[in-house]
Amino acid sequence: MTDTWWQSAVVYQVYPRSFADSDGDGIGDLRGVIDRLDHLALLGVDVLWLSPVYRSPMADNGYDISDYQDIDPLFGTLADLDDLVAGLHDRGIKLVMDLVVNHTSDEHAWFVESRSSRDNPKRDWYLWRDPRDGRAPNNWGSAFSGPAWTFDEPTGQYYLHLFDRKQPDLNWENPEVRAAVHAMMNWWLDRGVDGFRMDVINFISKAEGLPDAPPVPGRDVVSAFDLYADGPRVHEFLAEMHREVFAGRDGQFLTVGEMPGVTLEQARLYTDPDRAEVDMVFQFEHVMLDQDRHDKFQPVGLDQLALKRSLFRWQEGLADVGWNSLYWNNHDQPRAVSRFGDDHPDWWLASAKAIATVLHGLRGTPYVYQGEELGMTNFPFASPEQHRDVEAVNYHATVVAAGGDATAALAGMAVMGRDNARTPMQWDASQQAGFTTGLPWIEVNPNHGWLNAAAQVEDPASVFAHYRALIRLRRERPALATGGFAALLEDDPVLWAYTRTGDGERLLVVVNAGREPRDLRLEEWYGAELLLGNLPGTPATYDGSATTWAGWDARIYALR
Ligand code: TEU
Repeated sequence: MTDTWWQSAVVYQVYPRSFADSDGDGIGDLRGVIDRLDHLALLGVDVLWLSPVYRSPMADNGYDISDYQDIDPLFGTLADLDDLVAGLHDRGIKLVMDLVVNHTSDEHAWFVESRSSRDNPKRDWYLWRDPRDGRAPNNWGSAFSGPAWTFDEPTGQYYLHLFDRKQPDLNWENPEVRAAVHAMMNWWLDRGVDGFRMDVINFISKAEGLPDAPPVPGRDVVSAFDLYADGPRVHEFLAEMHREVFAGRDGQFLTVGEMPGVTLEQARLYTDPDRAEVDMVFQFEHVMLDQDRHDKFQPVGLDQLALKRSLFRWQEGLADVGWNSLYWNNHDQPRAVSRFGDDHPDWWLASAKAIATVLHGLRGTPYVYQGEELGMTNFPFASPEQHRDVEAVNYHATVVAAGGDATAALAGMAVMGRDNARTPMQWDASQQAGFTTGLPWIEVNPNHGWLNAAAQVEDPASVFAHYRALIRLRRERPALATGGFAALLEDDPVLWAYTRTGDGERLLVVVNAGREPRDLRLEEWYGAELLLGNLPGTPATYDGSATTWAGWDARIYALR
């Protein structure tokens, strides 16, 4: 496979609502992002992925779009977006926009028309069905609780929404829909953006006939992943999109498909360069291991070995064809250090750096979510009123309405809730963490007094400095980005160990993902030079005197 620029790139995700507020209304905006571009440049990232800034009623913080070709006034204007592109390009950073086209907002003009009558020309742009026995057409559940169908009284039919009722699913079977999406994408590329992160793009082709999912005892509606993830025509649709949007263009683009439930076998197809669909996918295997299969707010504990085996399996599975994206968290996931590291004060610093080392050592394109580079933690949620996210709010209401265990629900929301990732970026120790001069739309994490960018940026021992060093190392050592991967100690539940080989280099990554010290004698690696460690005083060379990994010790070595 020929190397492409995105294989050695590092991507930084901004969730604009929570990044930086320039006008004091408590909500982050584009000017806020523009004002902070030096933070990204200092970190050394190559790409900014910007979560949606389009016009939206904000039922799902912008993942419900009512106009794809305009900016929501909350975030700014198209002129601000152009300024952002220019500011990024000046710094050698590309801009990847979020593409949310599995669904629109119910306030999008297309849906307004579609809903207006059964014979409207756009009726077929969405998935309308007659009632079945006076009820919903099938038993699919929405990702945000309740049925995936809403009845529309005036026209007597249901429409499908895999997410909120304000997010009706587009009918990708209709070629007019696909052409409209392609035209919109081309419009953005012509404007100067460098690619797209494609929201739930493996959901766009539903199983023919929209059949029932296998029933689950005790549940009216069920998660129907298998009936809409990786559906029958999805590869055809993505190949067509590639032809219609990217194929005729000169330039360097990045496409990443967000694909909940995607299997490794499917990912090989999506990311095979010869098929020209997408460059890489976000798979979900490793972020679903610690959740109940039918209820993400029921944590089931993290099986460290299963986590390691999962990521290693994806490394090996996409070695000969395709490409991995690498992430611990994003705007939908709990904070990485709280989930995969150890946010106890004694271990926070070392573990935040250690998990970063694990991820950035792997083969693939690493994604850093805003605040991750500071080791931002989960928020200490204690009451339902502190949650803003439609997913958590609906979940809580559903449990309460059903007379379920509201305390357990709250506990689950505190650990798994998406708002953990959405509390404001912690810039400094001031009252609202430097995020806003007004009242933030969601509470600032109380730990911002000590955990903030101002305290870290100049400190060579900070989490930020470690991320910066990892990103720099990737640039200096091509084997880290594109070299071969080989797992070591595959059955060890605590030590992550693997090698990366290529371009005449041999690298060894060993991370102790636990508090207890561990001894490791890999004699064939004795003499290797320490490229990057995360604890003070690690000897510069690996030999018999450097075989003890302290708790959350993380090291990258090179052998000539
Ligand atoms: O998320 C898709 C998705 O399936 C989950 O990650 C989702 O966040 C939810 O937690 C399922 O339990 C994407 C976006 O990233 C997310 O923010 C949107 O809410 C969603 O699609 C709908 O557009």
